[in-house]
Amino acid sequence: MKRNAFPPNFVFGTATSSYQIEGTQLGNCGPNHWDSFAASGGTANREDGAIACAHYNLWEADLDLIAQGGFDAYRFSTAWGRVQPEGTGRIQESGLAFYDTLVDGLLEREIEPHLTLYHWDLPQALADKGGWTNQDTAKHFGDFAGIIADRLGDRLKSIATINEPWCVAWLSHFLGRHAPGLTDLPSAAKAMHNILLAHGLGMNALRDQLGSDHPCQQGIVLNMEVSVPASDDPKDIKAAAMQDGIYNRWFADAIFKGQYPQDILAYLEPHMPSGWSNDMSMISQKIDWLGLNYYTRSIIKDDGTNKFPYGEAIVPDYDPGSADRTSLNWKIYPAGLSYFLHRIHEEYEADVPIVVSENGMASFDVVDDDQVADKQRVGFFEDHLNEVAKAAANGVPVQGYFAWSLLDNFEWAFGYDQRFGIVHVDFETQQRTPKASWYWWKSFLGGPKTSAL
Ligand code: IFM
Repeated sequence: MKRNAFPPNFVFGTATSSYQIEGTQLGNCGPNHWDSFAASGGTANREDGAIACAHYNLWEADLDLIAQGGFDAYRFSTAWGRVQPEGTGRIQESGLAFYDTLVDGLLEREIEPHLTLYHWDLPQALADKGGWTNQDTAKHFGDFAGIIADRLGDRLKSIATINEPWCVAWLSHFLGRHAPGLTDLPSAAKAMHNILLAHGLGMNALRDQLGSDHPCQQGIVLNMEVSVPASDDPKDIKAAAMQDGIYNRWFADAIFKGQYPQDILAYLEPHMPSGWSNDMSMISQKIDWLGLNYYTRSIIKDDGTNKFPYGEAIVPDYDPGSADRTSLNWKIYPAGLSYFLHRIHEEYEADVPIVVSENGMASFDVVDDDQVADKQRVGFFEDHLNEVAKAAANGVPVQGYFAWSLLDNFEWAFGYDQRFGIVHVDFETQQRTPKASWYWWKSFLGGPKTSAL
């Protein structure tokens, strides 16, 4: 795999998010709903992001690791509660100043800054008022988007409004696995719409602040997962189609077609906010780019309830003991990445530039003699990059790829056991140890760009 297999201006980066690395106890960060979800037992060992990778203090060394690895770009997110501790009104200068300095630090190292406004750390004050089930949260998010664009927009390469709306809405309000841990359809249905409304209001705020021909590209990041029926049984086929609808089509249809898929809407509409259809033109306004986060596929089986969503029962999609799965038991399925790149390009909007904004795998990595031999991760990156290169060669306008993640970090409900980093983090000492995959990237990218390093 060589860099020249990709188009000339193709951007390679690595990514993180605020709650997973910064440490909410460091600096003045307002409380958010992941703190309370963890405290109530929603995460492994009640672990939370209080310290995480202490990136708030160690950010300079972390940016050096990105630059020394030769990456062109870095994708990070803003903790809403650092900037607006109550989620509305009062702006905390120290929070804005942190991101301001971070962006300048990236530019000094010749790394493009790509910012995500919301990567799940909802201020507790908004969570207390219903969080994403309350439309006001979407309105407040629009204000937050304007604040960030005003302060940082002049130096950013791109802004994404929301990271992975499926996780924000369905995983968190129907499946109950992420904060706030709800498991009811009425809440989920509201969140499924309100998070897209937040995207639309966020886009409005960004356009108002920056204009539509601003060099900072404005869009959203969707995660997509291949949904395969467990058998030829029509019930399994229906369950898999439902899963595809909830996970993939709901968000892409809304953004690119201005409508929700009928097969899913039929079940969600009775619970959705009144007047929801009036929001669709705002939700489907033109975006400059789409981020695609891709990890795995699932085999879906009818769950026997004869009730929406009919299946979520996931048949373990691997042979026990086989090498094609991660420590989270996620099937490693590189073909799914080119499948979605083509699907977005061919079924949705042919011209929209696509960036693979996250792709990576978890493994139980250990440091041995100052080295981490994460060979499986190297193969993972090679195989997925190969799929991206093929899609680009076949005319899909894919313009970038971001490895998830720069650092081992707080993996949400799984706490700190599941390591996604290309750099190992010892969470006791905060020692960083670049893994074999980091060295692989360095060699693939040709090493640091700036002689200052
Ligand atoms: O760690 C997460 C990230 O926050 C969002 N996308 C998926 C990653 C791995 O689960």
